[in-house]
Amino acid sequence: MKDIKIIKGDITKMKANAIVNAANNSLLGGGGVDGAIHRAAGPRLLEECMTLHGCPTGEARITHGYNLPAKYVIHTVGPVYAGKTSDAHMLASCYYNSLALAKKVGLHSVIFSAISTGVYGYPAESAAKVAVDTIQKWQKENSDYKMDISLCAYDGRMYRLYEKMVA
Ligand code: AR6
Repeated sequence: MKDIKIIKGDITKMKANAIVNAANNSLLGGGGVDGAIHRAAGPRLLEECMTLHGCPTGEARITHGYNLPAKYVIHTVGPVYAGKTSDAHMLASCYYNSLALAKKVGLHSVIFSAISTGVYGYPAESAAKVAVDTIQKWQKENSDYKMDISLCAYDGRMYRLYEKMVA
């Protein structure tokens, strides 16, 4: 089994082929990690996002990273948590489709933000489990492809949850 790295801090400072943004359906920016990524990347990110005409929940789109240390930004749209079984499927799709897109364009390192766990209200522990399970499934199915996958926790609680899940 390949490993999953857990890192703590501000994803906008992190260097990788791509960081994964927790965006909304418009892809035109917002608060939380999305706002931080747009601020750090600069206005050309919004210009490119405008050409994409949004993104359905569970899917992923890619742009350049502009002023970010990361070369690309993968934008995925998590579910707004409503306590339904479809929430977990949608969240899993975010992780799976982001990795599929990263592979399709030939990337080899990706750092995920904790999709849906802020404004969208997904309980952190369940979200961490979906993240780890889905990444491990993808890794098994793509064992011939080198991809460094990291989960970025913004706070200590999320960091400890991720650590527990990958143990
Ligand atoms: N680096 C890493 N993680 C961060 C950062 C950062 N700089 N800032 C926040 N987080 P959220 P969502 C963590 O609310 O729940 C936006 O307005 C944060 O602690 O950013 O998917 C979008 O436009 C949390 O664990 O995303 C959408 O409208 C995680 O990032 C909506 O919020 C996700 O929290 C999406 O909501």
